Amino acid sequence: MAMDTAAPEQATEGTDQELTDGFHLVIDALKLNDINNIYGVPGIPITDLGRLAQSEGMRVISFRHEQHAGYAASIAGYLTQKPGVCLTVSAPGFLNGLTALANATTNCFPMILISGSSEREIVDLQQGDYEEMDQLAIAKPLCKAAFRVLHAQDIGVGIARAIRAACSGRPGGVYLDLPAQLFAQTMNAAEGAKSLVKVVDPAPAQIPSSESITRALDMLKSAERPLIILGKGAAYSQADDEIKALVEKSGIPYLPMSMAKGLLPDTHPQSAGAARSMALKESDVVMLIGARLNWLLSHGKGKTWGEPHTKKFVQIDIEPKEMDSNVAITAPVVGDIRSCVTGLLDGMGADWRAPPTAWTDAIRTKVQTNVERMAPRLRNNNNPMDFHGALGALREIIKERPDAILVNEGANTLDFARSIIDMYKPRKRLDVGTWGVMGIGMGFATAAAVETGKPVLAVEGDSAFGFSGMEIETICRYNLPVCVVVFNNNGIYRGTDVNPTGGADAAPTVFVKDSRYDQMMAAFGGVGIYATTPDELTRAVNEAMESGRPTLVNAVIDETAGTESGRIGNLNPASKLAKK
Ligand code: ADP
Ligand code: TZD
Ligand code: MG
Repeated sequence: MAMDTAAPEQATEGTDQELTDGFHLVIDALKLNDINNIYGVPGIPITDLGRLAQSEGMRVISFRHEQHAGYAASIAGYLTQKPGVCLTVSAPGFLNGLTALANATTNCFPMILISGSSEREIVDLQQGDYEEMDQLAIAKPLCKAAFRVLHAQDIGVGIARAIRAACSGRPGGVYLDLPAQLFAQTMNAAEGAKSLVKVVDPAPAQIPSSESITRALDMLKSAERPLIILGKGAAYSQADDEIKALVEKSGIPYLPMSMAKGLLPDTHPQSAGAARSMALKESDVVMLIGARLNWLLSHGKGKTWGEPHTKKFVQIDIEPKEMDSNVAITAPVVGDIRSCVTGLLDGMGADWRAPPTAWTDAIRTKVQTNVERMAPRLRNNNNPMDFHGALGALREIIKERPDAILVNEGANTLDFARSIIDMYKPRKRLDVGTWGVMGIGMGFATAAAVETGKPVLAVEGDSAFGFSGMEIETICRYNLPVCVVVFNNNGIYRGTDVNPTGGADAAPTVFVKDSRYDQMMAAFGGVGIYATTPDELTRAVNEAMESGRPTLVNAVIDETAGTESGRIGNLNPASKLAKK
């Protein structure tokens, strides 16, 4: 398919009229809205969109697979509150990006998947166009909103609607369908410029009612054993100072969900992180701030939460439909987190009393006991390393470099790292999120480096790494300050499974033993290091963080050290069978 990439400024015959085209209108509309990065994979019909975007000063990061470009865009949205843009080709490219769009929606990250598509007339009659697919219909159930633009003069409005849908209310993924013929459409340049929309206030404040604030404060005041749970919505809201002030003024112990770690430092005296089970079970009033009562919180019921029906919940969320989704919410506070937290702070007044010390002391004692019990395990220098020894080393690195961004996925590698590595600053921990999805690693690492310029440490299970491993070429190509540590235990959970039939095939959960992932990095000109002890690991990662060079450390982990499914083995159907 030939493409018309003629410069838009050219005069049409016989007139002085300057023209613009679909390509330029898309780029101008994004730039007008301060969207300056595109993550994608080139091809028909969007190759020239990427080229022109780069020539117009946008940063265009080309990946090896759309899923990783999509994950990159989604986490860019989470980090910046501006929708991250992923650009894909039709049908297969679009489908590859769609997983990331659905994941963004599930995690409440603002993102726009822009995909080229085939000609409507042919797609709708199913006449077999190049990469034919009814993409709009397929995307719709998997995202917050889906739009298609058919005319160049509607590009401005189309992009404005996509931005608003992604950012306002509960953030999420938006699909924008741009058929191939749109890019080549021309129109008067001055008219084109006027058709663009600069979105004013894309995520308007949503002020909670004063009744809801009073109701919440009354409940917190009456509590004997209150607890605050901070979720990634709280981290996303960037109301860091207000949240810190609320926690500290209230004196209430708090638990951070995985990606909310660091909103207050994990070493904060009110952190109940190391006393999670006790805090959940024994609390009487729980205030959720930007966290859903989904599977990650055992749906707010069951053994985790102690005596049934005794717990009362306050929930702060921008999405009214979230309330009562799993258990009754006694004090819903619907609004944006900054406004809600500010409202609570204002309402607390000078005579606010901290919760009973019997409760706060009990939590603190439990935290201290657990931290002390763990400490010697984190200092072990075993060879091969176990999870504790290796993560004990990385924990010190993040302590010394609190600005670094930690990307984390795997099963044991994820669960141990979450509890062992303390975070000190907001939005520094990026992980598998609500779905527990493997494959976010290199996409998240790339976007974290591109969007923040800070060093990135990606701690990856060997299986988890495999989902996006080819993107280390992308990391080398853009020379990003990313250090990947692959926890190589020869497989999924452990490396010890054997084929029970004695046949030649390997067991389904194991990989080639003693693989050298470090050599993959070396193949692309990055630094590859093989580490067998915590000391070697420390040296290698420090060097990488210092130099900023793309690095992969193959960390040899004892193949017997892990447990089935990490810490969620209870969700395995087989574990239920065994109990019967
Ligand atoms: P976690 O996995 O950390 O527990 P979730 O993803 O389950 O967190 O919950 C995040 C919640 O935060 C969602 O219910 C979402 O609606 C909410 N949220 C996101 N941004 C805001 C905001 N700015 N104000 C209020 N709520 C928000
Ligand atoms: N596919 C996708 C997209 N997401 C998933 N979560 C899975 C498959 C299933 N899965 C997990 O939940 S964890 C995991 C898989 C395949 C890999 C665990 O192995 P690992 O980690 O090597 O990454 P450990 O340290 O060996 O436990
Ligand atoms: Mg593994």
